[in-house]
Amino acid sequence: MQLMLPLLLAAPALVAAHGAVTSYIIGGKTYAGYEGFSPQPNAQIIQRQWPDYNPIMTVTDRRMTCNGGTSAPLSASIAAGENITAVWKQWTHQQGPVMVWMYACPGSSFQGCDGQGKGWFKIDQMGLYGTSLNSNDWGTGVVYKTLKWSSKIPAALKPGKYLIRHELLALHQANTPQFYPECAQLDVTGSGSATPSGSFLASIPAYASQSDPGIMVDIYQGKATTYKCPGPDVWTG
Ligand SMILES: *[C@@H]1O[C@H](CO)[C@@H](O)[C@H](O)[C@H]1NC(C)=O
Ligand SMILES: [Cu+2]
Repeated sequence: MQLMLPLLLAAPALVAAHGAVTSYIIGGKTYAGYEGFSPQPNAQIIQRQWPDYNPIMTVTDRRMTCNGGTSAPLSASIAAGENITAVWKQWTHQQGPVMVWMYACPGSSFQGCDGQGKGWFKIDQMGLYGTSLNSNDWGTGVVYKTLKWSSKIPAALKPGKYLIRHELLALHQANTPQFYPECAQLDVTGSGSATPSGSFLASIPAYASQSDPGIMVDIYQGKATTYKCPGPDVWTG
């Protein structure tokens, strides 16, 4: 037992080192999300309850879809063209992109909406906005400073039931990507009729290969000054 003690003491530090979306703001209204590590059977939230926010290390991991979260009892209504702001209680890493994805639920309920198949598209992303990979000039650096990320639902998007997935890809360890994705359930309203197709769509897990230069990166090697986010281009409608 004595040998176990240092491990137990180290555990809270590991928990504190990461982060996840914990609430959402739409039109001035805050929607509680999940706070992590103790899924509640009847939590009245719009977010799919993730079991923990330890990093996912491979883009093909099954948990990439919604960090292991499968359903939530509630959804939030949002008009196409309106912004949704994701809020993190804490976030620690400053290198790597923010990518915001959506997925049209094929049926009329969220229950059977499992995020499988080639149905995910990006509505927003920010990779490196400066010229040094080894800087804090990244989307996740903005989340570090503000603990928020605001994205516009494309104004032309067809109304319906959608998952929204906020993904932070932390690149602070050379060639050791860490993915932090969470999903919430949205009822998109409006009079749009557009849906993305073709190269805008991807499957999650595995929206890119693990060796994609946007995923397998050494930000400290000092050569590259540009960065391309992995996965499809952003669809703006
Ligand atoms: C809405 O989201 C877009 C990004 O999609 C952002 O550029 C803009 O600043 C946001 N607007 C507000 C009011 O937060
Ligand atoms: Cu972390």
